[in-house]
Amino acid sequence: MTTSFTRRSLLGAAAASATLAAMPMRALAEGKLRLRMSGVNSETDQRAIALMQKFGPEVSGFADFEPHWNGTLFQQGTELEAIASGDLEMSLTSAQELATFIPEFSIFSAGYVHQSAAHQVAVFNAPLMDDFKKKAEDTLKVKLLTVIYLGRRQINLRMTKAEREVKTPADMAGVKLRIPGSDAWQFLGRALGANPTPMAFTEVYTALQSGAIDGQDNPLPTVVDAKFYEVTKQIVLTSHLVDLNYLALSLDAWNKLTPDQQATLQKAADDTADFGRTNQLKKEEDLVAFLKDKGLEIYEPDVAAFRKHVQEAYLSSDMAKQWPAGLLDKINALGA
Ligand code: KDO
Repeated sequence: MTTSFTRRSLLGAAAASATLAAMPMRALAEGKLRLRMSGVNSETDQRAIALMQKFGPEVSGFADFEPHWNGTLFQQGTELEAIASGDLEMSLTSAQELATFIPEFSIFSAGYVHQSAAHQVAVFNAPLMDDFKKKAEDTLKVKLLTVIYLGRRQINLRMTKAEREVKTPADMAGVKLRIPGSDAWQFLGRALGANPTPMAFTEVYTALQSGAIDGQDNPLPTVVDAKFYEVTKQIVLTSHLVDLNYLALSLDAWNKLTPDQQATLQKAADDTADFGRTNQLKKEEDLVAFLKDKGLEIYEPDVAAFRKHVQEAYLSSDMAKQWPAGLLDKINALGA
C-alpha cells in the first residue's frame, strides 16, 4: 500500500525546512551541495541511466549527486514530504502526486491528454506551465526542473488473451488493476473500466506472482526493467497515458547555488531529460519483439473506444472542474 501523507504534515515540514534555508551558506563553503535522490525505479531504467550518466557528472563541480533506486531510501509517494523536511533533495515526481496538493495538476495526469513525448516538452516549456511551477515552489518548496518521458502506459495482465481478451473498456470489468495510490491515479483506473487497486510500485511483482492483482499498467520499458513480463501473459496496447515525471529539486537546495551553478544544474537537467527521452523512445520500439519472444501476447484493442470512454470520464468529472478555463484547449493546441 502506498504510504500517503497529509497535506498538513507536508506543509508543516516545508515550514520547518524554510528555517533551515535561512542558515548561513557555510554548508556550501565547507563542501559540495549534497543531492540525495530517491526513486522506486531500477538502476537499469533509462531515467536512472540518464541521471547517472548526465546529471551527476555535469553538476559534479559543486554538487554530489547521490541516487538511491528501487525505493531503498524512501517509499513511493513519500519523496515530496522527505524533500520538504530536508531529508531528501531530489525525486522523480508525477502530476498525479502533485495533484494531491495542487488539484489542477491532474490535467497533466489525464488519460489521452498528452499526445507524445514532444508534446510533453512543448507543454512543460509553454507559458501555461509557469503558474503550475510557481505553485509547486510556493506550496511544496519544490522546483520542477524539467519533464522526463516515462512512456506510453499499456495494460499488462496475468490472464492469457484466451482467458480475457480486451477490446473495449467493457472488457476490463472486474479486472483488479493495480495502479498507484493517489486519487488521480485511481480515477484513471476506473476510467479504463477496471477495478483499480492502490499499491506501491515495489509490491507489484509479488502481487502479480501471487495473483493478488490481475494486472498493472506501465510503459513497456518498465515491464522489462521491473521484470513484470515474468509474471504476466498479455499486453493490451491502449497507450492510455503518455506518461511523465518531473525532475524535482528542493527549492532550499536550489537557493544555495550561485546563478552560474543554477544555470549549470538546469542545463544538466535538460541534457538528462533529452538523453533519457531518446533512449526510452527507442526502447519502446524495440521491446515489442523482446516481449513477444518472452511469450507475451501483445495486441491493439479498440483504442478509439478506450479514448472516447476515458475522455468522457474525465470531462464529466469533478476533477475537470478544477482545471483552469481554457487550459485543455491550450494543451491540445500544442500537440501534433
Ligand atoms: C507506477 O508506480 O506505476 C509508476 O509508473 C508511477 C510513476 O509516476 C513513477 O513513480 C514510476 O512508477 C516509477 O518511477 C517506477 O518506474
